[in-house]
Amino acid sequence: MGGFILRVLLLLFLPLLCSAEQEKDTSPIRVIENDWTSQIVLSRITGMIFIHQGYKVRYVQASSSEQWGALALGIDHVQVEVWQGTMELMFNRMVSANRILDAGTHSALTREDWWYPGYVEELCPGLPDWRALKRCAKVFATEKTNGKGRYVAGPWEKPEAARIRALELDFIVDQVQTADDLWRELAKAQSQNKAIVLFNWTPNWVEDRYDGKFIEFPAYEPECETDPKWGVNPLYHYDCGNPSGGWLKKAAWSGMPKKWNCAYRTLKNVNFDNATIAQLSARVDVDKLTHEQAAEEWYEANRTKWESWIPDDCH
Ligand code: TMO
Repeated sequence: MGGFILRVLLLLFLPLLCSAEQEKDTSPIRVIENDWTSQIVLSRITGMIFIHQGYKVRYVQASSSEQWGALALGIDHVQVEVWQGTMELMFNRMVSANRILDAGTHSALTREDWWYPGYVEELCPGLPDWRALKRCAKVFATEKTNGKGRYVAGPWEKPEAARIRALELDFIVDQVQTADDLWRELAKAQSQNKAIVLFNWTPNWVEDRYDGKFIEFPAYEPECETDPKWGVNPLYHYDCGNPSGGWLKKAAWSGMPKKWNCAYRTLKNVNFDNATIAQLSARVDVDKLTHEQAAEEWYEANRTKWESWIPDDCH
């Protein structure tokens, strides 16, 4: 009888004796892969750390516009590179509505905006000041643009047409399908010494291989996107550039701290700087490693660093 009671008590209290860590939920953590290089490599590294901790991981592709609903519903769970310049609006909206979690900020400072390779300054004097684009839109024209300048946009949603209108630029937006298309357009323009202005960002491999600059539009302030009266054009929003020195954040499903506590707390500590992100993207886009190989290489060489991201009671 006493033995029976003991066993019942043990069964009842055993779960309490185990730490959260030992009671790991091994349904897969779904890590979102977007469509630019560093984001995919950082996703793989983060996934490797989760796997090291004993979790299961699945990598899932979603665009940066699809990801919000998936994170809010717990269909997917982690996104490791949320960039201020392209995602601030949705991120802040979702966090303040308690639909997703802000899982912390990387130390990297970011910028995403119109960018040109250095030789373009000779073709359009006055750059990087945006007013130079007003004077030499024609220099950026191609056969397909009817004399207007061509801005080569990436596949991420940005109100570029609104900015062109607000700043009264004689430009059209030519949106490409993939990041690789941007780099092809850049290489082609350079080989022909033709003017090009395209979407680019930092940290990225481009800064290691090309000299070049971002266009200096009127400096970003939040009011530029909410108050038409702000800025050089009193009628329209978006008469400014994107933030420079912008943040880079991580996002998570709101159920993650409960379901995978140690993974969530580790995610909060995951932290990359500008140089590392630029190097990781160069290992893929320049040196042609796969995302997985670039992630593996960093993971093996930086064990002390990522182990320090795992909270003490999660080892
Ligand atoms: C979100 N991105 C870094 C491609 O601009």
